[in-house]
Amino acid sequence: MKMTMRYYGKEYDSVTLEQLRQIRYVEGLISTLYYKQAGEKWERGEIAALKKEITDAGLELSGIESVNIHDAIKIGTPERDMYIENYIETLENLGEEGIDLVCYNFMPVFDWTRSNLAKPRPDGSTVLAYDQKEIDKIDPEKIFENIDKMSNGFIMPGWEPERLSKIKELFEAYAAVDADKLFDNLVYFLNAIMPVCEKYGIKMAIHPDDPSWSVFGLPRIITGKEGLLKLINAVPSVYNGVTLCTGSLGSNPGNDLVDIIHALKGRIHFAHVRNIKHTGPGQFEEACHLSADGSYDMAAIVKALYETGFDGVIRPDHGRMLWGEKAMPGYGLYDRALGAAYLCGLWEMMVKD
Ligand code: DNO
Repeated sequence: MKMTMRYYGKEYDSVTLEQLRQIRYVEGLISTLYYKQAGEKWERGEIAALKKEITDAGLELSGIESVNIHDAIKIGTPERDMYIENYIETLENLGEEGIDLVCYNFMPVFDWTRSNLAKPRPDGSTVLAYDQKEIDKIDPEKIFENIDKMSNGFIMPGWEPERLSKIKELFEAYAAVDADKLFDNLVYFLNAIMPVCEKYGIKMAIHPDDPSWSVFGLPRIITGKEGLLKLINAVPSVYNGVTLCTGSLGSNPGNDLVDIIHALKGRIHFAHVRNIKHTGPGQFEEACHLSADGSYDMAAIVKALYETGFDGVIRPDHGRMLWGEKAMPGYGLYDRALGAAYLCGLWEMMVKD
């Protein structure tokens, strides 16, 4: 496996390349062109510049998270073919630059959702948390109103302000899209892009829905073993793969993460490994990566990845906010660095055992 960290680029991230390099456990970074809108084509020169920024700092660009998918593709409007063409050209440019891993999601309108971005813990650290009862009180059209305050002023992935103006129309456009239609549109998209992925060896890694159930009445299809298997069987190319996000899949206590890892053998191209703690039905809060701090056995998860021959890119995921750090919620330096060290320790033990 290759340990990495997520990096948003010097204009958007409070964590610097110098800091990331000193973690030592980390060999590469997962990044993106954060300023790009979903559907926009990525030019080769822009990708090369990102790559150079990272390699000049002594690290490598190990993959992209995310190349976001335009809603026209998810909804299946007539413009989808144009946006798919842009996506294909972006993949070609990534392939020409030697990038072989792309993470994306197929969640309608919203990306990951939380009800609290800084829930205090008894030790004074804060974590991201979710409570369905709180979410049910929110009018989705007003969800962006306090986002700036809640996110320490940082733009969060999937919560870019440009989405704000379009929420109402998007909800209308999704009215006719049920889970089956959404799934068909995903398969249509994947079939269209597989030839370019095969040409350049680009592994697509779909990110599971977070949380793993329908939110605001919008359909969600990548929520557990059944949806994941349905997807990899519908498009059998090995380049159609998965991001094993333990926190997202683990939001549903009914998902058996070790079983899912075994079921997806050979198709997990990217792993986001973190712990969460279930606090009630439809309720969870994020924990530190340590098994004892949450509901999941991290050693069992790492063991399952090792035993199924996982040799992809891995990263620690959301961390707690510690030691007075002011950063994008979930993406501070300290707790993710601790997570990387812990996961490397578990992996080394597997290799040497
Ligand atoms: C949140 C992330 C997601 C993820 C996307 C992948 O912290 O896990 O925003 O990057 O869903 O496209």
